[in-house]
Order: sequence, then structure tokens, then C-alpha cells
Amino acid sequence: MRTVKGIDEFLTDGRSILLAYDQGLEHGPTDFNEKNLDPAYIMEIAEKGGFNGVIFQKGVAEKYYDGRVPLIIKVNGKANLYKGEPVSKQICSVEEAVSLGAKAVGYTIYLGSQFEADMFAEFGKLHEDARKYGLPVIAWIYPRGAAIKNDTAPEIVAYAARTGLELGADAVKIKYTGDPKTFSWAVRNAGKVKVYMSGGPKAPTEHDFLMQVEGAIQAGATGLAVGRNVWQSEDPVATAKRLRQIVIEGKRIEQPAYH
Ligand code: FBP
Repeated sequence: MRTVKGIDEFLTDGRSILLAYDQGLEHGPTDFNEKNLDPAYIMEIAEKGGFNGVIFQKGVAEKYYDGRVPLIIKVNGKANLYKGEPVSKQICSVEEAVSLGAKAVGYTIYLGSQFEADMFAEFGKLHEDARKYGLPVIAWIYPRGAAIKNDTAPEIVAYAARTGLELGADAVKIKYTGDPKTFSWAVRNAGKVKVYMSGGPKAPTEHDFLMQVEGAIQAGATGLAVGRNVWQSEDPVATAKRLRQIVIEGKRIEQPAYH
């Protein structure tokens, strides 16, 4: 049996929080304010917030990554101007990711898209390349396209998790179903593959987001790979501290006071 030890670098007591910052390509600058448009600020949050890894595209990694936290390079990506069936192609090789200091690589698959087969094939090659370097592969598996009516339906999220296991991912990054019971079905379908919950757009309140995080952890998730809910927060380092308490220390969140 082949094993990839590298992913353990991201784990603290078996859990971890990863800071995602590839939205400049995936969504464009409307996600940013004057502070968080600067990747140097994100490096600072990653370190001060105690993140176990930071996720960049290769261009940001080349110019801003300074080694303060482990690096994960997203090796494929797309912009969101074209609104057809989604497809994301590889734009950075494993060799290049390693030369930039990556300790793992990430790849997005739009499960259910008309172009799913292209991404499966490319992921297969990437997986083979990554194994040569002993590098873990994290699969962002996002069901999307005309065939997908509800991307957070329990059976769709569980299918995404299972796809990660079938394709050889070491970890999958999937959306939360909305409750721990259905999310635990997804986690169980992922088998030995580690499950990271994806953040999504900034929740109406931080408490709403923390409830999702707690639900995912109760369901057996390894952790979070989150972006906007951290770096769009008023105080990202304080938000990160609360995330660590739930994910790493296993604390329960405090209920808000109702008056
Ligand atoms: P967020 O926590 O900001 O949602 O980031 C997680 C992430 O997977 C990013 O890595 C990626 O850029 C983005 O979500 C993709 O978002 P979308 O679901 O809109 O394609």
C-alpha cells in the first residue's frame, strides 16, 4: 500500500485549518477590500492566526510566499466571467509547485459538469505526478453545471466525498450539507480520505459560520479550508482563534445571548 506522509504536516492532533486565497482568480477583485487584496496581509493572517497551511495559486506563491506556514498550491483554476459549463484546467505542474515550496497540491473538479471527464483525466495524471514527489493531493470537489440542481443536497455532497476516495485524493474539500447528520454520511463515504469543509461566502454572522464549523467537526471532518469568512472578517486573527478552538481544541461554541 502506498502512503503519503506529507499531509501530516498540516495536521495538529489530527485536525487542521487551512487558509484559502485563490479567490482573486476564481471570483475576481470584488471579493477584496483595500486590506485583503494584498497577499502579504494574507501571509500575516496565516501566521498570526495559527493556520496549518495557506493555499495560493502559483503567481501569488512566487511573489509573496515566505515560508512562515506550509504552502499548498492550487494547480488548476478558472475565472468566472464565462458562464458556460464549468471546467478548470491545470496551470501549474507538480514540479513547479515543489520548486515554489509546496507541501501539497490542490485541484478543483466540477463533478457533474459536461467537462467532468477532462478534469478526471487531468487529475489522474496530476495524482501520478504528485506521487513521484511524495506530495499529498487535495481535491476540491464541487458538483456544478446544468446537471446539478442543488450542490449541497446530502446525496450530492456524499457523492463528491466518495469521488475523492475513488480518484485517489488524500483529502477532499467539500461544501457543508447544513447539518452534522447528513455531513457525517459524506465523511463516511470518503473513507480514509480526510475531509475539509469549504467556507463559502461570508455568513450573515460569525456565529452562523461557527455553527457550520462545529457541525462539520462533530460529523468527523478533519478541518476547514476557508477563505472569505476569515479574511473578510473585521478581525481575521480573532476569527482564526475561534476556529482553532472549535477545530483543534474541540471546544463547543458559546450560544449568543438573547435579550
Ligand atoms: P471560501 O472559504 O472563500 O469559499 O474559499 C474556499 C474556496 O474553495 C476557494 O479555494 C475557492 O476560490 C472558492 O472557494 C471557490 O468558490 P466557488 O464555490 O464560488 O467557486
